Amino acid sequence: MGKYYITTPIYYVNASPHIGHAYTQIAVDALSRYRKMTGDNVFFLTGTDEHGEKIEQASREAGFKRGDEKKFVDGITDNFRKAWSGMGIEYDKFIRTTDEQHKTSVQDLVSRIKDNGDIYEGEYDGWFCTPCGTFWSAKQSEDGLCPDCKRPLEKIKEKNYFFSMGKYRDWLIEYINNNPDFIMPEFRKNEVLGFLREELGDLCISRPKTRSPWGIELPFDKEYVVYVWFDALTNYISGPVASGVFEEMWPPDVHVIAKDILRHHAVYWPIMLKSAGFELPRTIFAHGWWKMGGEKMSKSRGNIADPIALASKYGVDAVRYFVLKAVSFGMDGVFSEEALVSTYNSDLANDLGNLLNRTLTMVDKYFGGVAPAAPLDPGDADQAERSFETLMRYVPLLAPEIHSCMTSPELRLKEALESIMDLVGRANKYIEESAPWTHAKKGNTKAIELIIADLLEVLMTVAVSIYPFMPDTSKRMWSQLGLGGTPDTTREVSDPDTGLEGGHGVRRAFSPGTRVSKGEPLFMRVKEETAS
Ligand code: ME8
Repeated sequence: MGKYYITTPIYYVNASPHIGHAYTQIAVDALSRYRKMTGDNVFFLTGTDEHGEKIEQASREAGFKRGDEKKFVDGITDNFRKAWSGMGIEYDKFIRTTDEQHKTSVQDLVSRIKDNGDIYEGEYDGWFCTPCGTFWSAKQSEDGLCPDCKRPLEKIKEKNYFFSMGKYRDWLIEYINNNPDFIMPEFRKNEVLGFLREELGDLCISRPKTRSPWGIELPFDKEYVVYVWFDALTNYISGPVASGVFEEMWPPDVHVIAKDILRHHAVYWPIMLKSAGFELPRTIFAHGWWKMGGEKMSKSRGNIADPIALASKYGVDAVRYFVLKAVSFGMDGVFSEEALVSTYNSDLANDLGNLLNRTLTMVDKYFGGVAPAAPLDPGDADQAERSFETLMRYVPLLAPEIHSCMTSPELRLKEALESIMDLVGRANKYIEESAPWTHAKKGNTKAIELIIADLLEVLMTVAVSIYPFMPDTSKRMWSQLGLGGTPDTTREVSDPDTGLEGGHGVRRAFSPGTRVSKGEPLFMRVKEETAS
């Protein structure tokens, strides 16, 4: 039992959330729910990034006057909150960079860095990408386009404040090399080290108010606001401070981001923390991009999928399942509704939904809806079990396998889901191979008791295991299985030291005598052409 502080990026409020944003949220939600289930003290932080020229511009484009930016951001931040509650995201704190506590934390951090002698005044003569909020040197922006987003850069020359980042380069390289889990996946670490091989310049961390006053004032010069990335990264401090859990939770266990903002998190942020005297996060995990039409999904490219629309069409859990199962966490994925529908039909409707449905149908048919005990002496069932005797051996292996996936620095979410679906697949095969209906014809009751008890044990284990990924489906399975309590608080599943002993030599958590309650199918098959 430990503490687990996990974060998502805080999203820009110049647009509403799309499936790319939802992906990070869903992954972090699954990790956070898993840790809560295993008894960790979890702090899951998310929020919105509301300052800077980009937001000011969006506010203006939405028809708000200068000075009314707060009204604009209030509306959009609400869209994010609604979207997350619609996707079943249970965060512990939603931080906004316009919160008073956040402003105080940013000013404190900047002051600490200044007191440490790492902020100096100079002239900024270079390029700036307003949409990305990133400064670029002349060398980096040879063609006048942003190296990241390829949009035109703005040339600026003005007095500004700089953060002496360059002098920390060797320290950072050494830190990354000495802490193999600091940047994940491994290939991203190599990317950062490659980037650090080149000279690391200092970072311009101020914007004159004459250009854009929409930000947090520099504590030592009221004519300037803090550079938006300096402001935004500090949310990881202000979030737990505002919730009164900073002492308990610092440092972050994992910052989950996508690869687009790796440099900010793996270079700027650790150096800021080092200069200010804070302990560093344990892991920065950069996942891949969801693409559509060959390009990164983004509002500016107009190739976005709306997670809420998809959830209302196929259910929240289907969207959660699809995005986590489709790609290994860390890699890029190509989003298509057709692929979602195909996964929905095969994995959720055919495999998972069907397993529950046909098992409960048999409990009703052969046992009047009451779960049988697994006979210790299975009698004629011995013959029945020959072809499928391996199924129950996998049940106690599932929890440790999921634990290893969810707690490894690689955050193997896809593999965790695969191991659950593997058990589901085996159980379906078990039904085919053991053919309980043939035993029914022969009046071989012990065989059917054993088969059904095995299936109920598998279903209970699956209901608990899928909770972090598909909380609603897990609860629906739980209630159809007639179980008391909740899946996320049930500890005895697959624990070899608890439960009743029964056939196939496994201890069982599913209590015989439980009255099941078959309900609506978990997932109704959808026609493939429904996907638009
Ligand atoms: O960068 N595929 O905010 P942002 C996968 N405010 N993930 C995607 C994605 C895609 N196509 N598009 C967006 C910012 N994301 C800053 C962050 S943090 C201190 C400040 C997700 O609104 C992914 O998590 O541009 C990515 O890192 C984040 O949204 C960028 O969100």
